[in-house]
Amino acid sequence: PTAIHLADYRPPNYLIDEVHLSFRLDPGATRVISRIRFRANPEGLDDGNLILDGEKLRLVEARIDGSPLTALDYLLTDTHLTVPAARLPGDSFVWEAEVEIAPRDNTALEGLYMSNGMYCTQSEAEGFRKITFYPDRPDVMAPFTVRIESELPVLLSNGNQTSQGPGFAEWHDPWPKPAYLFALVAGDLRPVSDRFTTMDGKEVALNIWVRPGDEDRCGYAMDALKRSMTWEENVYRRAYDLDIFNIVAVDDFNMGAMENKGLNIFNSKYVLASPETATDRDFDFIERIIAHEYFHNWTGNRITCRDWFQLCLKEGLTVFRDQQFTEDMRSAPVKRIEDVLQLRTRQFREDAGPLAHNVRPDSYIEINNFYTATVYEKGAELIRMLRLLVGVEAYDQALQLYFDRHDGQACTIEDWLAVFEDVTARDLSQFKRWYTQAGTPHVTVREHFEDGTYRLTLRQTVPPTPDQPLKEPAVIPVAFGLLSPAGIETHPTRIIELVDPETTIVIDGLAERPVPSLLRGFSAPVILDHAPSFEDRALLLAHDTDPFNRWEAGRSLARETLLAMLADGTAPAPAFLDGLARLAADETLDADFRALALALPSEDDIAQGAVDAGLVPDPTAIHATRKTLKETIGRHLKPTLDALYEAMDPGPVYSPDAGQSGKRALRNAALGLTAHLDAGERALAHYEAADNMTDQLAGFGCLLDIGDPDIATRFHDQWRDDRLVMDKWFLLQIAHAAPEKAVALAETLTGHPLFDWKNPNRFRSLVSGLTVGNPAGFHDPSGAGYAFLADWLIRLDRLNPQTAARMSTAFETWKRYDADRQALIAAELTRIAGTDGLSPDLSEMIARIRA
Ligand code: DPP
Ligand code: ZN
Repeated sequence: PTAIHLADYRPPNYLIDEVHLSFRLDPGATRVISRIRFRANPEGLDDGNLILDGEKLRLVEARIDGSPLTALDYLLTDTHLTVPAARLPGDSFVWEAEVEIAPRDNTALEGLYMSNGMYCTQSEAEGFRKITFYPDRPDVMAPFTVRIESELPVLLSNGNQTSQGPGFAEWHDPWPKPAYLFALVAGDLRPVSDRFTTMDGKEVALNIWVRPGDEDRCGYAMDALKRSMTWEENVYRRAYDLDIFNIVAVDDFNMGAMENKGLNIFNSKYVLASPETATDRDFDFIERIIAHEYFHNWTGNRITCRDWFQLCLKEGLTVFRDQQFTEDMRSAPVKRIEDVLQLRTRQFREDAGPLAHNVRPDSYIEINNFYTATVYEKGAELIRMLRLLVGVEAYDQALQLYFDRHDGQACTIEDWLAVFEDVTARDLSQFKRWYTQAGTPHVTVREHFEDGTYRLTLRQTVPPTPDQPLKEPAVIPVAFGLLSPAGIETHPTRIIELVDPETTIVIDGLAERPVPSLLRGFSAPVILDHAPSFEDRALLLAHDTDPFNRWEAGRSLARETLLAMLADGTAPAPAFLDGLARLAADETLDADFRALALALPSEDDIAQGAVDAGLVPDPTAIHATRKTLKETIGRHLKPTLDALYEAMDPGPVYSPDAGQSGKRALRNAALGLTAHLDAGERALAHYEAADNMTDQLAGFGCLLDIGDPDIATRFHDQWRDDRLVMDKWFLLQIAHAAPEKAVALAETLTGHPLFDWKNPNRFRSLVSGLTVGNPAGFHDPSGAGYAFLADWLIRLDRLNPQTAARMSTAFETWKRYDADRQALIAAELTRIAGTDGLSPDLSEMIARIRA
């Protein structure tokens, strides 16, 4: 497989006026009959050839304008069917083809496949070419008419239903769309239905389709959908545009969910929830992903991407919009902290390693490998910065201009930036570097105070990344304020725009040396190289008006404490522990904020912190040190934590809302920090009294940590028939295992009758239980964890390359570690790379990781 480059983009030779598809469903031999009206594109190449993508299709027959084609009329390869211009009747013609496919044998879960007896599709990014011959590229948009023939009771596709009878249904989607938004579902499904009236007075039927028995777990998703629709109308003034909006829950799904026009398909874990089976975090994800896919209707579907290099155009913007939605639905500061935690954990990690790439990549081999934290999460940060730089009003105007100007088009990042330039008359060419340069910028801080004058010097650098040794300065908005040494804010938030490599701000007339609060709200996705004194950070932790920076100050104290413990066993400073105790008990703060402040950095964060401090991280020592600090905090804060445990009881009627889930989070944090002090007595009582999964899992985790011999079996016996809960059972046991036992446990569990490794959720639960959940176990000095992962990647790759490739990112940090571990990982990477018949997906990932 060869790389595809953005610079090589050419418009398609032919555009499409309309598409008719007819499916005769059969597990082993589905017939797909297509009828496509093509029209020459004036901007196409001179050669005029008709190039159709097609993979794993058996061509039964093809016609152009009714005349059957013979094998002499076209060129057929494993990936394309080309009809030379000479064989085409002119500038416009009708292509018809009948192909046969076998959804039953489709284990890659791209194209048309089967899951528990139902048919479903995944077309993004390039799955449609496994359904029929088609110009499978997002800049070819067309209205679709679809007929489905099957004895199954529910037959769904995009758009509005136009007719239905025994054994068939017909659908028409009037909105031109690229093939990646095509969807089809057929199965024995039950609807949970509701209605929504749009701001234009349009009545929309809402349905969530699930397997029989799951109907009572759709309420929250439906509620989240209606709130998303209302919110988008209020905030972006955009309404839904079809008579019907369908969501289907599928058990076997590679991603979280998919925004197919009018027919969203969801991984069932992001739809189905009841208090007994889903945690607060699950409810939060459902709300967020329902909103995300719904918001794609405008940012993605009505306005789509010209090519896959522009993926961030729809994903970054849609993630930003779903973040805004959650900020409005829940606590905005808490949401911001959670998003930044994710960004640092996943995106900074990616940006610092061999897989670093631009938010808009320049090239790829397999586009599925670029659905990354960089495209999504960093992509969203760029929109957030843009909004901060131009202001809320200009942002709103630019968005309206974007919707009006580009509705129905396939666009680029240039189009996106142009609406901002047109609205604000501001030149964004320097800002654009955020899209074209990989790597996380560092901002180094120098302070100087003399004679009442404070000088703050900020210097930006971007480290080299693969293929990009030199970087230009970007535009970095730094939100900052000043506090007096007494903790009073003397200078409220203002934004400094860094455009040069170095910028100095001078503030006169100060009575005392100020304490700066920098990068408030995490105003740019950068690493701040700044080492304020312990006292300054303690002051910010106690007094900053910016909640993000209050949390950040505490976080950096925790990180420093851990690094000092690791380096030479320095005990945690009493002032740090006291500060934490005061914060935990501070009733002026929200419970969920306090829960976040009590959470220690993850082992992976500490490892990255060690690297940033010039050390080689030792995962075993990090695990032990973090455990020690946790126990120290538990002992030191015991009276406070005990009081919180009693006070934070959210009451008898469960609700997943922010208020209650915050209380549960703080209460469970208190439990987690103290569980070892009474040999698990309270954790067991908590587990047994739990009437919801959040509390039950909190108790379960503590009991696993303590090594309760029966708890895994008890949990299993209670939940063995619930697939989503059993995913948690696999994951948590491995994540909470003692590091030296984690790989053996993971291996044992692969032999469990419920370990269906072909189901992506189950596979991910077990394998990432080790690679993400138990870093010290994964990095066991024996190398057993690496061998385990490599074995399973090789095995899964034959069936499901996309998920195998995704899971290989567990190796992306390998250069952080000592020579022995590096050698062990290198050997596994070599073994994978040398496997016969490796997919392009996994081989691209392994090649990039090794490079
Ligand atoms: N389904 C994925 C998402 O919504 C890809 N579009 O982000
Ligand atoms: Zn998306």
